[in-house]
Amino acid sequence: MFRTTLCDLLGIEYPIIQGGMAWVSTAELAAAVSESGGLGVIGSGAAPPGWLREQLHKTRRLTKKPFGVNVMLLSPYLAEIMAILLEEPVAVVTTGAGNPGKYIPALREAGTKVIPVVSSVALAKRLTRSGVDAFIAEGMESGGHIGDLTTMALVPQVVDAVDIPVIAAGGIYDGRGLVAALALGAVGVQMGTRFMCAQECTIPQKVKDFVIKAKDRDTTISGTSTGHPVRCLRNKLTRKYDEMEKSGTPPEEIENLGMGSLRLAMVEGDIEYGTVMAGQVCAMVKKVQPAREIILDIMNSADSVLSCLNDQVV
Ligand code: TUI
Repeated sequence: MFRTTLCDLLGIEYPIIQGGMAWVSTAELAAAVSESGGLGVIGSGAAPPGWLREQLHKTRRLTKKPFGVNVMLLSPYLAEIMAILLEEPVAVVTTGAGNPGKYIPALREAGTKVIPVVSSVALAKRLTRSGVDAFIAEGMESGGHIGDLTTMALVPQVVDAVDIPVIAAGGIYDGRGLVAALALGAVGVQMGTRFMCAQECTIPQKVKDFVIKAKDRDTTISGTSTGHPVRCLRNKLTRKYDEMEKSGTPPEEIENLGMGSLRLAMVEGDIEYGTVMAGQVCAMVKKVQPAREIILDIMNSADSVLSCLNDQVV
């Protein structure tokens, strides 16, 4: 099986990062992915600092391999989360939903590799000057908080704009997606939705079944008027969002509707009134599988795609 420069950069076997999804990517999932040769990432989201500390300790008990933490920059606990990551440094910090600029020097000083998620060329260019280790260029096929460019358009533009490694995310499910990402100039991929139905993922079975049942057009984008558009599976809550956006409800009121709704889905299992964030590839997720099997599936299919590519040109 092949390696890329991302494997050397992060000390992993396969060029696959598991997305650090809030309330979804817990210690169990992150450790299982890292143990299987990818990079497991804990999603700290808007969780309180004590939760992150517990997850860090649990992950360290489950694996000695490198793992990461995703920091959601809109978290109300951002300062405390950053303080924990300086006290107990991890191999990699990925960031999302904002500009991590001012936190970069301290994290790198602590020996942590910093990989911001970007959804535009402008932010990537601005952050290169802060000295980051790589970028994740995430297209709007992704679940959760998204920008407005597709992966196919965004990745090569970020690759051309910066001279550090770029990882592709959004709309990637298997070896076809991985090889396509490499063709766009990326050194690896980040996948979130693919890992939601990993056996080790602790979300309720009801949520996994909802993802498995989803078809190609079952995701929608909610909250555009609030400035924080989020891709999630259509349900009673997204229909309520649609009504409110159509009737011109003030963005603050719409924002309130989303408060706590991610936890409601991913921890309490409420798939009707919770926000079930998932990417467009949810339709390809067909069953629950151990993380190791998911990673080997991706790598095996990438190998066969690579060896057949030449034959597709007639
Ligand atoms: O962050 C994500 N996905 C997420 S975060 C999340 S939790 C949340 N809850 C409520 C509102 C918003 C989020 C669920 N899913 N992906 C990475 C990502 N980052 N996608 C887009 C961005 C992004 C957007 C704007 C990164 C930087 C940015 O910068 C703005 C600026 O300052 O230039």
